[in-house]
Amino acid sequence: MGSANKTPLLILLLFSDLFICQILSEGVTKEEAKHLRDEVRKMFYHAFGGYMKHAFPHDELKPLSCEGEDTLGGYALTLIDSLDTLALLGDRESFSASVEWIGKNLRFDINKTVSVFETTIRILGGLLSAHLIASDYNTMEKPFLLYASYHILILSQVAGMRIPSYEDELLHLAEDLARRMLPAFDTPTGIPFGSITSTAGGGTLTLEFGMLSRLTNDPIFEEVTKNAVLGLWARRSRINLVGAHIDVFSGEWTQKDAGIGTSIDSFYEYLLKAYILFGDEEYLFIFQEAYRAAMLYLHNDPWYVEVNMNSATLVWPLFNSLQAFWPGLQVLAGDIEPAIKTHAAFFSVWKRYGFTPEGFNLATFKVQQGQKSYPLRPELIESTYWLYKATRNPRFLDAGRDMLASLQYAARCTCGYCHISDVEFHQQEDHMESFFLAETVKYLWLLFDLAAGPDNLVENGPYPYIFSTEGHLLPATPQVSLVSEHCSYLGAYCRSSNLRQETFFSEAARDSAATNISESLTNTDAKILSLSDSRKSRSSGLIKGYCPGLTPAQRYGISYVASDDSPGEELSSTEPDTVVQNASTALVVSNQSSDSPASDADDDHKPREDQRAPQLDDETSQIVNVTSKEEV
Ligand code: DMJ
Repeated sequence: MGSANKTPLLILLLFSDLFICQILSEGVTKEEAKHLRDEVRKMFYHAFGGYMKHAFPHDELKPLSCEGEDTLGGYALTLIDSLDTLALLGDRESFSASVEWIGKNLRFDINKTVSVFETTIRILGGLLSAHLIASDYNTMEKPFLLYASYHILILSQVAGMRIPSYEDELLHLAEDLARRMLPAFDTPTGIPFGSITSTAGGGTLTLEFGMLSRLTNDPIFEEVTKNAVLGLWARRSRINLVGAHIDVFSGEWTQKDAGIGTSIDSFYEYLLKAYILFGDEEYLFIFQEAYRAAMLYLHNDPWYVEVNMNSATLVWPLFNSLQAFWPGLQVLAGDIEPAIKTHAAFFSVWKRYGFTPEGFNLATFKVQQGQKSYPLRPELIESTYWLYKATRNPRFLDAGRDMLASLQYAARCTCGYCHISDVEFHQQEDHMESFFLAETVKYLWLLFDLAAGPDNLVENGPYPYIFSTEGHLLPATPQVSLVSEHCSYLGAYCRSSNLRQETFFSEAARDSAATNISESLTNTDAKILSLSDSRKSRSSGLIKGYCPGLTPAQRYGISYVASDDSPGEELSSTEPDTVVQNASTALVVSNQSSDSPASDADDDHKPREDQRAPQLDDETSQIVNVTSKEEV
């Protein structure tokens, strides 16, 4: 391509850089942080109170008409999704009353068709998290002080939410719910059935089901969800990318666009978090390979694009709002520098419209047709919290203040907070997704509480908490996270005669990751654990599920299923670098049709015709130059 052809995109990228640089920091003081935290608290109660008054026990609130609607089986979804936010805010009364009501009234023996993914992350995750908080003997009902002889203060303990009368009701409900979902995993690939199964839908179950295995001493939950992850990873492309949708019976990809947002996002998230929570380094190994490929093929600094999973050719030059969780994940991985740049780019979109639209076209720098809404999503706020926690740079507080102001100004409505149907005109829509209370408000509150001088379970609790993709708090207690302890109660699953050695390696690798994670929170130069270190210490994992559709190598996730794709679409396995060349290559933009049917896939992962990004040109296939990182 001649240099003249590069000019338009180059100008766009320069423009985007200028655009980002114009965001000025005004500085949030500690006093102001306290006020902002209190404002977020009021925001929570406006929405939660509206739900309880007008919608409960329906799933979600219609905040304009002040009515309820059942969107996920009619299981009081918003109440369950809000439980650990209530606990975090220190609202003992509402937390106890809600746990009690759920224990007495919730039943799952009703015939309903529900999404395995949404039910897992919202209901199962909400129940488990609340169970762990309500039964936690390491946090006390009231903070207390211990004194040694000589009256020297030795310990003060964070206030928790243990409910003395609680008798594991939520755990029993969680187990019942998960058992009802187990048949969905009975597929030849081990990837759970869905009318359309997205990669995120099949790969975002391990934290909740794994936690349940540890709490019930029944390995089946962990086994089936790990199998699903291995089943997906076994079908990755030769360049370690995964597609967006898969046929769980044939194992063929039905949507081959690889990306970090829609349909794939939390697949990456749960690889790293499952490792951090459970210490199973097989997840770490897969995460490292997957992350490296994402940074090589999807990262178009500071943005991320969607490419064909086999050839790495560009298919969508699009920012989608689900991508905004990525900088937060990079903080956990210790890769902070690119996280800061990407956050600034994503936040520039928010500043331009007051919200992030579902889709923003990176070629035209305009809101994507058909993707103009902002359904109260948490992702950018989540990343802002993690980046503030890692860097303590006040610019992230300024960003949080701006996002709070947008929500208060444009989304607050009669009985709660409304979706914005068009970010350009700020039209309100009559919906309030339960994740607004589970995540959006939670991360905003955590951000300002951290700045105000934190007084909450997450920052001061007795163990680190891992956030599920729905923002639910899962404590990394020793019982949950030590491999050796898993073995002692998973009994039969510790089959290896070489257990001592495996355990030693796992813990060593995990310690190293823990160090890495804590360093990442203070050291902006921290880098992800090196692949070679992980390979040296890699064990075969402790829990291996039975997966009849796969060969042993595929079962363990170290091989992949050869694709039937035409040779033209495949990269040569021996020369992967000849195609991608550090993201500075001419990328093919093809009008390949997305061959996925549009129907009732998980909401966030549903392929919608009106949401498909237009191509850069009407030609069926054309070459577009994406300027090199150096040139930009
Ligand atoms: C939530 O349900 C979860 O964060 C999920 O991973 C993605 N979609 C919503 C929030 O946008």
